[in-house]
Amino acid sequence: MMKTLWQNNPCATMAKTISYRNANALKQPFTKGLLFLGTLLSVYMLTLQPVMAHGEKNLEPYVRMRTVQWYDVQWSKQKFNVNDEISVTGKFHVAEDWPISVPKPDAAFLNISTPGPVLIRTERYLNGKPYMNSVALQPGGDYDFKVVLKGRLPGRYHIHPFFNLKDAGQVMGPGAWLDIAGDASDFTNNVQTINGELVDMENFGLGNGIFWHSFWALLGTAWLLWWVRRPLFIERYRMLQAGLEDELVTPLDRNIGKAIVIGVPVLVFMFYTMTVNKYPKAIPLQASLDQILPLSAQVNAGVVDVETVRTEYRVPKRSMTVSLKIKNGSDKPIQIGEFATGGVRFLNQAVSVPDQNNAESVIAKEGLILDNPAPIQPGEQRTVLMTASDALWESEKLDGLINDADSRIGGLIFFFDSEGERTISSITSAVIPKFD
Ligand SMILES: [Cu+2]
Repeated sequence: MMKTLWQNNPCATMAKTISYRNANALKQPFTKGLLFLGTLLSVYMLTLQPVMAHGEKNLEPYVRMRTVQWYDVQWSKQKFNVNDEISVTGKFHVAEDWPISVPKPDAAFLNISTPGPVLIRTERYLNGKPYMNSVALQPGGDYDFKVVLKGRLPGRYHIHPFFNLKDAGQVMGPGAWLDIAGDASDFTNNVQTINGELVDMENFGLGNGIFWHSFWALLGTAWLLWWVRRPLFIERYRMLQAGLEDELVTPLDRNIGKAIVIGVPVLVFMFYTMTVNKYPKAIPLQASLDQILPLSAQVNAGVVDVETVRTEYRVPKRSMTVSLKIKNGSDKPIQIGEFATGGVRFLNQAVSVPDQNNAESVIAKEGLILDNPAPIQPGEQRTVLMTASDALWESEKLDGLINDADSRIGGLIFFFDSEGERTISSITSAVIPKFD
């Protein structure tokens, strides 16, 4: 790459011609300068790489770990055609220990992150209820979701479900690669209105929209230009100082002003009346908040009781050690199979975890180690040292936690009993960094 860049560089050719003419005088500085520039450019070109992430790691670790805790995210299909409908389903727990500096989730919007309009969303459900607007989430609440999407533009895309939290940011769920095959021109998006009319959403009202945007833009620009073409700030200021303010506004200006003051509202009212007559049965855009209550407790459901005693993060080892006081209130022996936090899953190799997740989450397969691997018997209370260690703490930028003013960790612990039955607990704790 470096070579071709150098050969095709027009400056290099020019330098060559010049140096032929003034063989010795110019050659040295020119070549040196160009070499420097060329090196600079090629270094720049070499470091250019396609962007693969969608800002998942941008948010502060405590927001990713202690707000929306995703699990069991599943795609119905990852290879499909234009016009095919697919769905993404999953669950999430809203952390009890919601960070103090993050506004409460009074308005949260479940969205899908895509590189452009490659899919359209046709249906969306929270706890089985269809909903349109933002919703208030309750800290400590459990929810499940389903979003139905339809392929629009062929290609290969990385797609995530995510929550837009008002005034806080986007908390990304696990992503997946989707392959959409077929032809973009085959895409259809027809919807039946409440009047029974079939409309094509791809171009319905497009002409109207373009007309009104251009109309107001032209009117506004014309009014602006009308004033801008005249002497502006300093001259006007001096005329004002000289008591000549009456000459700044001509009778024509006044008349145009009057025409606009009367004309614009009349025009708006006229077209409003026309629209209402043409579409008598219309409903306004909905801007309310949807009210959907959490499910009955799925996480911290009471059978297994977990209390976090102390958490240490060893910086050089990139390992988080959590001391947990666990009480097994179930009638079967249980084991910790997984610890999930901020989109990273640490698995305990000793326990087979049935995977209910086909989004390619970031996994540390052998990342979870317990000081006592023996199952916790029914009725037993035990203090367990759980260590989650992997370079993912660093590469996923979760270790930034120790530089935060809110150095608290949050996450989900997945217990499995002898029959593979799962119990989930949400934990939270302050983190003490260790630098040795
Ligand atoms: Cu992604």
